[in-house]
Amino acid sequence: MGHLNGDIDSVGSSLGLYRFARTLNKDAYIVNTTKGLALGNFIEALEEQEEYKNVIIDKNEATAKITPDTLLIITDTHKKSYVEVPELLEKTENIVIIDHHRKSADYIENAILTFHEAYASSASELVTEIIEYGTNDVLLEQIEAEGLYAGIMMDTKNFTFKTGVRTFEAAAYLRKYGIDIIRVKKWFQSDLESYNVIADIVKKAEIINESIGISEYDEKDKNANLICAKAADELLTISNITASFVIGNLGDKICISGRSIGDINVQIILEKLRRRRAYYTSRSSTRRNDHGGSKT
Ligand SMILES: [Mn+2]
Repeated sequence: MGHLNGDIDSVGSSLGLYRFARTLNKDAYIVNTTKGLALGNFIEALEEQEEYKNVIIDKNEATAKITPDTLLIITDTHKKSYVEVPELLEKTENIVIIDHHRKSADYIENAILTFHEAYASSASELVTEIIEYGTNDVLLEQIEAEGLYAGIMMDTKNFTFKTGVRTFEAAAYLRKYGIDIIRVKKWFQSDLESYNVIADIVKKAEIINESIGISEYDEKDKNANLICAKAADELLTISNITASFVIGNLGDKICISGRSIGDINVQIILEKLRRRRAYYTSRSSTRRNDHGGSKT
């Protein structure tokens, strides 16, 4: 199980873990209910293949299947409030966490195993290492290797950010499966409509201190976090801009995405903002949705 508003890293890494479990002859499922913007093309490609048709399950199926003996692996997050289906955390004590985000106070305390490496680029990089260096010989299917590769690509913005020696080692290992890089690239394409929305957000950006781009997406949209994240990425492609913030309206709450390619640590700024927001909204909101990107 990955995080709320799953992305190619959470589902790609889950897919690698699915193969790992299948190699050990265990039944395995991936809990994911997101099919939106960032994930639709990938899930579609996956479900074209017979094997994966019943592998991706939603909250109801997962709740029906889980028992106290189930091993629940959380990937790409370690926060209690941010996993796809928090209720599952109560159903088993066998919880494993694989994550690459800076540790937060809201972490899952009772995990029996935690593989938490904030220097790794992505959960997909960590899962690739588990597969490559584990004692069991795991043989990935091509689309599984592609899912992991896509996860690394997404979190590193095409191998630009947060990459280390281990990132490229993992990528090299995955390339040996003969992955189709053009197909992976196509999973990231967005439709014309969302492209235009993003272009509009970029168009009305204000530049502060000649280096920080700030804009807003004022339409009510349950996918606002994904749109804002893409717009914030896009702002960084403009010369002299080293940090960007885009604020959006999810309907019942607001989201903000921050990105940086310079000295400004947007993660620290966003964490401060979120703490204030959590304080102000704590009475009305039972579950904090803090997606919206806080990568530096
Ligand atoms: Mn990730």
